[in-house]
Amino acid sequence: MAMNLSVVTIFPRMFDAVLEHGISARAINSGALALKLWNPRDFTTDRHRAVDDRPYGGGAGMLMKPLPLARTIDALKAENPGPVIYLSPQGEKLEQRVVTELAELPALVLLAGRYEGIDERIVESRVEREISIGDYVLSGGELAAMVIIESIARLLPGVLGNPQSAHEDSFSNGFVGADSDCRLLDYPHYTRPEIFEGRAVPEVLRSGDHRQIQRWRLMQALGRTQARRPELLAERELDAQQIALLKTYQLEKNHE
Ligand code: 9WO
Repeated sequence: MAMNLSVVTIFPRMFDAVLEHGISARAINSGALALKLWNPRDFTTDRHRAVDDRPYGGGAGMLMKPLPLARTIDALKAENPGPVIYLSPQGEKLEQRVVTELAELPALVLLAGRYEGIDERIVESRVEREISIGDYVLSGGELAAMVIIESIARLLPGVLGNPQSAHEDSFSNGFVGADSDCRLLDYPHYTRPEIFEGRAVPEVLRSGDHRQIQRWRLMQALGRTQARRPELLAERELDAQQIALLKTYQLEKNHE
């Protein structure tokens, strides 16, 4: 069954990007994902179709009025009973394990705010979960919603051709690689030509020795993770082989 995904936004055309391009477009065209946009402006009742108003207590900027949001969410509930997720810098941090969890749901509603945010009573009455895609401020939740849509779309069954391929960036020695839970960074990649601007492709990748290639990739993944995101390695138990690979990585690094 297709995942039923609804987005609440006053800028629905921003979503042309995910509707028309890449994996998310393919997921929609193949029927794996049903994406519907809901504009709170269509649920206003006043002459000016206002979706914003001034904050109680004063201060710069405007807020999204509660009534158009409540009417929008209550209307879409009839078609989409999924949990409502509000995209905001105050939410829990998005990680691959959260994406995996969301991709398993049959239905989901993403609420993209604008201005200085939404009236807190909407969060209290109609939001089940608040998610942040990182510690920075955007001017609305739309781009964050699109990040979630794309990260989910590539996990839906049938979207990457092979139902397993989204999880296949794993090493055959039982070691889970870059994608499936993002606990190890990816290794470096090379394509033709063999020499580009004087830089050669590492010899091992041209050797055809698949055991050695696998070993080299795991070593690179471990080494880069230790250098760039040491906290990811602290969370895992390294076995003797992995410790040896890290030593070799450091030795080779010092020889450069
Ligand atoms: C704007 C602002 C201006 C002055 C003082 C405080 C302020 N806070 C904000 C603000 O957080 N605006 C948000 C804009 C309101 C909710 C929608 N917007 C948003 C969502 N910006 N960034 C996100 C977001 C969402 C998910 N992950 C990272 C960022």
